Amino acid sequence: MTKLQALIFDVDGTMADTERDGHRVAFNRAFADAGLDWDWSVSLYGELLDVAGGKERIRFYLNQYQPDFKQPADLDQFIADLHRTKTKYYQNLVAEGAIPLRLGVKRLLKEAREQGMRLAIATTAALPNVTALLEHTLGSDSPSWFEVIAAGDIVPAKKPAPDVYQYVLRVMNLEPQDCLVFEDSYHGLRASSQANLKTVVTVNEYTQNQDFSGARLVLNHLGEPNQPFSVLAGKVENASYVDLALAHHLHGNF
Ligand code: XBP
Ligand code: MG
Repeated sequence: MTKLQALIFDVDGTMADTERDGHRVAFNRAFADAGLDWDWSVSLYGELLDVAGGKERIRFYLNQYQPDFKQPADLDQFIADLHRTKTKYYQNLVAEGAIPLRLGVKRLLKEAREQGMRLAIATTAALPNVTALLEHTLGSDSPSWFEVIAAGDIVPAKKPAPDVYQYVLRVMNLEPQDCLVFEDSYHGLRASSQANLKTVVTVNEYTQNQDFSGARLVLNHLGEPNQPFSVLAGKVENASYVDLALAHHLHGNF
């Protein structure tokens, strides 16, 4: 049996609850700036999350929800401009501390670093948004903790396609069986599973009712020594929070 060598993290929804109070708010501010009366409510945004990637999400919304909108000649540029403004607003929100890490994330990363576990990120979100979140929650050097931060347009096919995970494996020169992934969504789990990676899912408000069959373990969060997780699917023996011992157990016990 191979030894667990690397942990690969999704960001949005997994490391932090970025969507409702971060990305969604930033999209709305960018729309207002552009003089658009579009408003992505909490529930509408839940539907729009079906489309991964900020630019892709704006395009989908335009086509599906604003059929009468007179599209500019250069639609790609229009969307790119909106998305750039959105990124600025998102970074402001992160800098204000509006988006804390989820329970257990900092502790697990700290332990992984102490034990020499290799780390990577595989996300659909744009790179500047990821580094801003890391820097403001974990410190200015934290992006360097991750051997690879595979983000945004680094691969053309975003999650649920497996490409971003395959990219990470290629760059790190690892096989799927060397790794354990942390995800929060059906799309994320499909991406990691199609890359043959074992996955722990920590659900959130937007993803709690999704189908996670195929996940190694489904939890409400990673937990802390004084705040145990709830197990929604899978087996953990006596553990009450995710640490490296449990990660090794989940990886080996197949
Ligand atoms: C994350 C996303 C992203 C963010 C917005 O998915 O879907 O689109 O909502 O990101 P995952 P950008 O967690 O599965 O990677 O606006 O930065 O593209
Ligand atoms: Mg996610």
